[in-house]
Amino acid sequence: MKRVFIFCIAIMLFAIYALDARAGNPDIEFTVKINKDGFHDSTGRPIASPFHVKKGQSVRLTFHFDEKTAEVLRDMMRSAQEQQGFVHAFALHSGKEIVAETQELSFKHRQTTLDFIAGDKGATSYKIYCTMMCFGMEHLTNLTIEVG
Ligand SMILES: [Cu+2]
Repeated sequence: MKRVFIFCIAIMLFAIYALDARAGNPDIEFTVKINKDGFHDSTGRPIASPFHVKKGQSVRLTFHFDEKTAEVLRDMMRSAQEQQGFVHAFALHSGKEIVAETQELSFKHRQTTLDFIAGDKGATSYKIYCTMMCFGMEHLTNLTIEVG
């Protein structure tokens, strides 16, 4: 009986460890809500100033789809060629190159993340922008992360 108990504890600890390793807890995390008016913080306020991170920190950006459902549904009822306005995907650019890209963010896929190490390859700042021809693309170009 005791042996079974210890075995169960071992399995549990292993599961917790495995989950944690997969999540790969970053040093710093930012939440960004996305809609056609631009980048917003977790309270829904427009993000006006750069995020600041330290060199060497592991950073995670989590993007949440924050478009109005009624508008998205109206767009979905258009013919297939016309609709695409409410799909976003984000690139992280170091000034020299694209460092990372997200999966598509949409009505059906409402959350996506982007992980990177701040200051890798000498980068001192990053720009984040939407790579899709979307509604509001002119407002989804200006999110900045500064290192240091
Ligand atoms: Cu977009």
